[in-house]
Amino acid sequence: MSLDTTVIRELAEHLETCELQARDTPKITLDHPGMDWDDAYAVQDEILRRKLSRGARVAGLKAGLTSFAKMRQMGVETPIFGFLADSFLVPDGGECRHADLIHPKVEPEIVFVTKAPLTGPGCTIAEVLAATDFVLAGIEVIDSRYRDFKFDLKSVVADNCSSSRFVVGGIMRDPRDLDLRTTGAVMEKNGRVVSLGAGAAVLGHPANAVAMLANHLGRRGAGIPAGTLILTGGLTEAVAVEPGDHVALHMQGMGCTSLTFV
Ligand code: OOG
Ligand code: MG
Repeated sequence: MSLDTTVIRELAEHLETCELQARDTPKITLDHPGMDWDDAYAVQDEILRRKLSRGARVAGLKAGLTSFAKMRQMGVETPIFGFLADSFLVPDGGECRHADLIHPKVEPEIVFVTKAPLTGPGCTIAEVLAATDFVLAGIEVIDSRYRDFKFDLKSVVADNCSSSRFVVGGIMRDPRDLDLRTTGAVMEKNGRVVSLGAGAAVLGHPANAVAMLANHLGRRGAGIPAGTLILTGGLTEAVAVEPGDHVALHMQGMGCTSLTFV
């Protein structure tokens, strides 16, 4: 850690206020160039603590920047991890208020729900598959609080990995019955295909994103509890949305989930 707790708290308050007021900000490492990984996750933890103290619940966890398409789009090369609060959840087929967000983008993701705890370090893809209750289709709405989505890894981790909204739906499937590497995803905006991908885009197999999350948490003395919903990361580049846009994701063998921006 290079930042003291007062600075961590101020940065968390600043970033969460930007989130709640839909205001953007320059990336925080401009003022804190010495910020390290522990500082970045400490700011994220403080944002979570603020939300929990106001009665929020953790609805799930997420991995981000797990596909080369996303890493290339954002100019970074390491996966990152964040949390999903219950207030981020949009019902399947529901509406998301665009004015509550800064510059939202949507991305297609494979969602895991666990039935047994996972702990790292040393968590493997086999353990993840054995501990998975089912997989689902999900659309994540990301909304970086940083101006023009321009950030470095530490800034984006502190900003809870641009987490903003998400929708899950379709058909719950046992991952034993699927080859998640070749599972195809077709995302449409207003009926036109805007992105195409397959599960292998995420670290060769999306279960690897869950294993990396368990190993990341293990290094911090935590784990993934049974019954946790996990977004494994965008299969393709994220796509900007405007008010009125309807976004639908068709995931092979898992049906469809959608939302509309109003
Ligand atoms: C960071 C969040 C990345 C994903 O699925 O890759 C993410 C960003 O691109 O703003 O959620
Ligand atoms: Mg994502």
